[in-house]
Amino acid sequence: MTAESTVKFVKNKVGENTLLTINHSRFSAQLSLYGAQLLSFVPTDNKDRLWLSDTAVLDGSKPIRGGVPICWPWFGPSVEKGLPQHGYARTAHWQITETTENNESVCLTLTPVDSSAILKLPLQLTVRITLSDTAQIELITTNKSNEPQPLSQAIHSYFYCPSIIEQTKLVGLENTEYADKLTNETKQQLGSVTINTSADRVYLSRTSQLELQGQGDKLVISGENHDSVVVWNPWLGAKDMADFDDEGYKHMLCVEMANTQGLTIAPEQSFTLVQRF
Ligand code: TA6
Repeated sequence: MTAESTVKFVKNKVGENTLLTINHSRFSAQLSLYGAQLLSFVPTDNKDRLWLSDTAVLDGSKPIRGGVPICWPWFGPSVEKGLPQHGYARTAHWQITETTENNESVCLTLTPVDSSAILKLPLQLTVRITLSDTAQIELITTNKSNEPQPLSQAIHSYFYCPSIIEQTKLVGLENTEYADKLTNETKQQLGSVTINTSADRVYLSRTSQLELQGQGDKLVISGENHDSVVVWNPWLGAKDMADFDDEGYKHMLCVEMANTQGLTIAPEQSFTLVQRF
């Protein structure tokens, strides 16, 4: 006889948003239905893998600063004027359409709520989050139109760095070319990525595995189907963002599996971007 899975789900309304807390024997997590955004993921070592700003706004009135925002169906500023940076997904309302749970894991499938404007787009997005000893996030895009559609996207994960950022390095992007968005230059990464000032970089890397290494702490970050890896830390720029606590930059680094290099989805085709940590 298999033991009943011991998963507890607790929902809390915060303004227009619903926060779902999940307690499982292998992890605890918090998910925001606004943005389909994982905010916290804590395995049995009791160390949150994700960083969430102390001044993040959780009520659904603006994108949540931290956890894993979803940038879709474009990454960065929109081509068309007046549209939101990083697309629609992170400011849409989502619903859990399927939950599977057992003693090893919980898998949540999320789709936009029925009234969402996203559903009128040629591209459709399903978010699948699988939590166990590790977390896996999948962005499953399907082209419902009969025309090829452009797609750029990112799993915009804010990772918590237990060691201070100056004593943390990201291993796995050595010798990779990157676009430095602060200087608009193309550069070559020499050695591991270290952060001692603001950094906003798009690495042209499809490497499947990276490691965020501090002083005695290490986080493996892997992914599939990305054509680039985005690395961001605002450094003192955090002070210019009301929802980014001023000192928060000292213990976070965004490491994002992304498609930023001109991906096109053929009619009726699907494409899945994956990140695990
Ligand atoms: O992922 C890096 C980036 O594109 C940066 O340029 C910075 O804008 C960051 O995203 C955060 O964007 P947001 O719209 O959440 O303030």
